[in-house]
Formats: sequence, C-alpha cells, structure tokens
Amino acid sequence: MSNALPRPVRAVVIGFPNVGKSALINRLLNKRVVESARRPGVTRQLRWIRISEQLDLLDAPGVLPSLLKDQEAALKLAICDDIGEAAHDNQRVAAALIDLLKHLQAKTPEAVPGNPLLDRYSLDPAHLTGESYLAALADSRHQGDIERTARQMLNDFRKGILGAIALEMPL
Ligand SMILES: Nc1nc2c(ncn2[C@@H]2O[C@H](COP(=O)(O)OP(=O)(O)OP(=O)(O)O)[C@@H](O)[C@H]2O)c(=O)[nH]1
Ligand SMILES: [Mg+2]
Repeated sequence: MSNALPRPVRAVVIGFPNVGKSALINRLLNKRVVESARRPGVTRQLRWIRISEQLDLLDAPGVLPSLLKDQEAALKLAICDDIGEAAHDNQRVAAALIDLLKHLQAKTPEAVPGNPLLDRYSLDPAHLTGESYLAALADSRHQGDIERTARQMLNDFRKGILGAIALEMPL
C-alpha cells in the first residue's frame, strides 16, 4: 500500500465545440461554475474545477481537427453548430442540410422521422436540389431573403424542431 496522501483523480473534458462539456460540469455541481451557452467557442481557457474530494475536472475549449479534409464531415459539423458561424456560409450549410435530409430519407429512413421539411415548411423537397429548395422557400416565406431562410432552417434543426434526426448512424 502506498503512503501517498489521497488526492483527487484529475480528468479532462474533451470534445467538439458546443456539445455540452461545460454543461456537464455545471450539472455535476448543480450550479453554474463555468460559462455554458448555445454556441461554439464559449470556453476559452483551461480551468480546473473541484467536483468533489475525489475528483477534479478540467474544462477545456472545444477542439476541431486542424485540417478537415473531408468536406462532408465539415458540413455536418457546421450543420450541428460545432463550427463558429464566422467560418462557414449559412446558405451553403442549409442547402447541404436539405440535400443530406433527402439522402437520409432515401437511404436510412429510420434516421429521419417522417418528411421533416414538408411537415415543417409545407414545401416538398422531392424534386428540388437543396439550393433551389432554399430559394423557393425564401420566395414563399421571406420575400426572397435566402440568408434569413437558411438561418431559420439551421436553427430549427439545431433546436430539434425538425425532429430527432441522426445525421449519421452508428457504424
Ligand atoms: N438538449 C441538451 N442540450 C444540452 C445538453 N448538454 C448541454 N446542452 C446544451 O448545449 C449547449 C452547449 O453547451 P456548453 O456546455 O456550452 O458546450 P461546450 O461543449 O462546453 O462548448 P464550448 O465551450 O464552446 O466548446 C448549451 O446550450 C447547453 O444547454 C444535453 O444533455 N441535452
Ligand atoms: Mg465549454
């Protein structure tokens, strides 16, 4: 047996931005000790938090691969609000979301309940590309304002208003 004084286990919370790392720490302590909000890049510094006498957790900024070669993976991260808004184009990301939802409905219907775009916006994406769907929706809802339409759709997806949708199934 070691004679060393007992000291807390030290662990690090690591993950993509905006996935709830800081929220987990707040939840474990039942109070707001670290900043947590619905956008990527909230935590800026490393900070040790004493959870209990047995456990210290290090809250850390979200991390992304330095080079995202896989364009599809990058778009999915942007769709899920894991990449700061400054680094992507809402209209391109929303159009990619539409194309992806159509693809998922055809390939893995169990990942997409119903027809989320038709159900939410009363406009069927079946015969439109993501880009043309976004433009048609902008014309019918927002006087042709495609940026506003894209933002609203991304917000609807991120808040779960389009439904519980899995962009990827476990391998
Ligand atoms: N629905 C749901 N939302 C959660 C859960 N955990 C966290 N959130 C929300 O996710 C958002 C991001 O939480 P944060 O704790 O700031 O995420 P983070 O991983 O620390 O983000 P960065 O510091 O930016 O890397 C917040 O709006 C949380 O309320 C959860 O279990 N369920
Ligand atoms: Mg955080």
